[in-house]
Amino acid sequence: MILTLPTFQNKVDYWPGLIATYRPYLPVTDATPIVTLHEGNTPLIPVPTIAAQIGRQVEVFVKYDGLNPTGSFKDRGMTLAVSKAKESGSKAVICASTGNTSAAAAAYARRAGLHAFVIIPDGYVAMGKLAQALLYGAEVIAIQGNFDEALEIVRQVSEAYPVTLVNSVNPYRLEGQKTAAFEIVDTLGDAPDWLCIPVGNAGNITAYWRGFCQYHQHKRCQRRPQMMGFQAAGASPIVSGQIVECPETVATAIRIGNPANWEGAIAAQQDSGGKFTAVTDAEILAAYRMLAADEGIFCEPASAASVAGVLKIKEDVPTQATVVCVLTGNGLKDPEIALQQKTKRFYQGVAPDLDLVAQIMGLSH
Ligand code: AN7
Repeated sequence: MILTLPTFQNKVDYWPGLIATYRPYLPVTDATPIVTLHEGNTPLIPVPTIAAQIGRQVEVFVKYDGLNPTGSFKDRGMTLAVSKAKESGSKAVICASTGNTSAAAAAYARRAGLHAFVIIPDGYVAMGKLAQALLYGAEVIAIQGNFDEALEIVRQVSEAYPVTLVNSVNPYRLEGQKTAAFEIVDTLGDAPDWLCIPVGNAGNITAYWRGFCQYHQHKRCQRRPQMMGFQAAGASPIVSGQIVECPETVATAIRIGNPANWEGAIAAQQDSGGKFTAVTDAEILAAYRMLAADEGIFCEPASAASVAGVLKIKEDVPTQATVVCVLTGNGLKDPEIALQQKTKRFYQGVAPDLDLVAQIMGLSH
């Protein structure tokens, strides 16, 4: 029998990255050097056990943006911010970060041949994110202060020196990030009823809303979702309406007390008829474990805030609604938190003995 193996000499259709895919909606020209790691095109995954907890024929999906090249949604913003920085002749970028922005900034800047400087709160960045920033080749400055203080410093540096700021106060960041809303509509055929999203510096909720509005204007969707934002209870300035001086949460990615895009987040919530809600660390971690053990989806704690949130206010979900929860980052970013979750299923120091192993497996006679 002769097997015909596929050859790859012909052009294979592949995903060219966000900017190439959504070019008409983005501020790029022929003069823009496109810096891409082929980010985007992340899966929208049904999560039936979570939907079953809500009931009433509600459909729930997660937008698993942890599958981007550096493991978080920040790649969407960074492909555009770094492309525009390079276009403008910039030689270096800087950001403050709870971790994911620093990883993405470092990767895209180095790919573009630019220097990357990142300022992080010392001791409050998950191990995977720090490892990434260092290995990508960023200069990492860990300050004795929180994210809000780091952001203040990088704003000052970028005003005083020729270094491009790539936090979400850079307008290109949100332009790139809005493409996640496009992808959701392209997959579902319309916008969902609810878009549930973790909120830290509030850039992403602002970007998603812009994406849905733009697609709606261009008649790519019939409706726009209600924007449901979720903050960690110990870092919930938008819920309380007050700056939090000393934010604290296990979800270090959203350990932010004075969000830079506060106004954008409020506008998204008000214009969409949405809501902001705080979720406790216990609720976040319960959703985090549930996503992994019941759905096979490993996200980082901050991301699980979107699922913790929809479960917390499940009575408010309209019957037969379509709900999308954004999972902003990959679980591998923060292995320490994963290992701290006491599961009863870890048997250490076991002798290499058949009977003993079978007994632990519950198979002994
Ligand atoms: C996994 O990396 O702010 O509300 O410096 O990493 O747009 O800030 C990260 C934020 C949610 C919140 N989920 O998004 C940073 C940083 C994850 C995150 C957020 C972040 P925004």
